[in-house]
Parts: sequence; C-alpha cells; structure tokens
Amino acid sequence: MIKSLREILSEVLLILLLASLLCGFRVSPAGSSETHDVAIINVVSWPLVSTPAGNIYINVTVENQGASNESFTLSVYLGNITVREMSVHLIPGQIKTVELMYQIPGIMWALVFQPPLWDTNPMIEDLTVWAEASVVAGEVDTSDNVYVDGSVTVIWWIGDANGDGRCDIFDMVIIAGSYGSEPGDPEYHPLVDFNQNGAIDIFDIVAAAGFYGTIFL
Ligand SMILES: [Ca+2]
Ligand SMILES: [Ca+2]
Ligand SMILES: [Ca+2]
Repeated sequence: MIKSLREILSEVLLILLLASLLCGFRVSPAGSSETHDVAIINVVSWPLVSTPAGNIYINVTVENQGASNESFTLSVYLGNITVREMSVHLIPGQIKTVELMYQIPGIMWALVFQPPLWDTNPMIEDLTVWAEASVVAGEVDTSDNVYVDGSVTVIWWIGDANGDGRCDIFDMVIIAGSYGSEPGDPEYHPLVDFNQNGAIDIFDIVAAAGFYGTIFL
C-alpha cells in the first residue's frame, strides 16, 4: 500500500513532536528549569565609631534563592581589608546569618591611614562594611551577590598607642618600649608612629606628651 503524501507528512510531524518532547524531558530537569541564585540579604555592623584597637562586629545574612544546593565563598570586607573569607553551603531556600567579630591588626593602620597627617588632630578613616558572595555556576541574578552596609568611622587619637580611647601611662610604656625602632624591628609598634614617618622617635613622644591624661572617648 502506497502512503499518500498527506499520511507521510503527518507521520513525520508526529515523530518530530515525540522527539522534541523526549528531548525536552531529558534536558529540562538538569538544565534550564533549575535556577541558581545565592544572595546576601543583609549586613549589619556596629559600633559606628571605633578606635583602632576596638572590636568591630559584623553580621552577614545569606540566602539560597535558587532550587539547587549551593556552595560558594563569602567574603567580608572593611574598606579594602579582608575581614574573613569562608565557604558557605546552603540548601534551596535556606537562610543563614554569619556573625563575625574583628579587631583590625595594628600593622594594617599604616596602610589605612594614608596619606599620613602630622598635626594634633586625630586621624579619621571611614571604612565601608560590605560583603560579597561568589557567583555560582549557572547564576543569572548577580546583582544581589554584593551588599554594602554603612561604614565604621575609625579614629586614631594622637597619644593613644593602645587604641583604648585615652592617653595614659600604659601608652607611655608602649612608646618607651618601641623608642628608636623602625618597621621590621620586633619593637616597632605602628600605632606609636603617630606621624607615620616610619620611625618611633622624639617627635612621636612630644606629640603623645601633649595629650597625656586626655580621655578622648
Ligand atoms: Ca545572586
Ligand atoms: Ca591609650
Ligand atoms: Ca614617627
């Protein structure tokens, strides 16, 4: 029996339809139907003002807004300083808050307080608090992977070598102990180099002596 052209065409169409349905079912579950989207939904930090030796607290809340298990790197920053880099694993829909406490290492301050000032005013630097989630495979919405909170204002008072907000005998002990040192020396203490000239010398002592007994905070 010879098939008519019409019959052949309808059979071809049927085969094509079945093939496309089969392909669709095979591709869709592992591919386009599953979304990948991690997000930072909140960053909270305190206090608003800190001394260089103060503790800064940062809470970061992340969410898996996609339909797959995800592993990504969460990075938390204070200005250009990396506070923490950590791996985070979230199942679909999971929300997790990471609580961090951070004390900026003294050695960082020579980098943060630039250009150096040399007068009797405190050195002030606003550090932006922000976090970033690395982009996961297949992720389209990357706009919510970075979250910028406000900032922490760090104040470094002249004469406050230990960053506790006052200039007293404890600071003088630190200054005396690092007198004559330079960066690289074990005694060199960056928070004593008040004029940031790379040496703990008579100028730093004179500067600190002018504030002896002062409670800044
Ligand atoms: Ca995202
Ligand atoms: Ca002090
Ligand atoms: Ca100095």
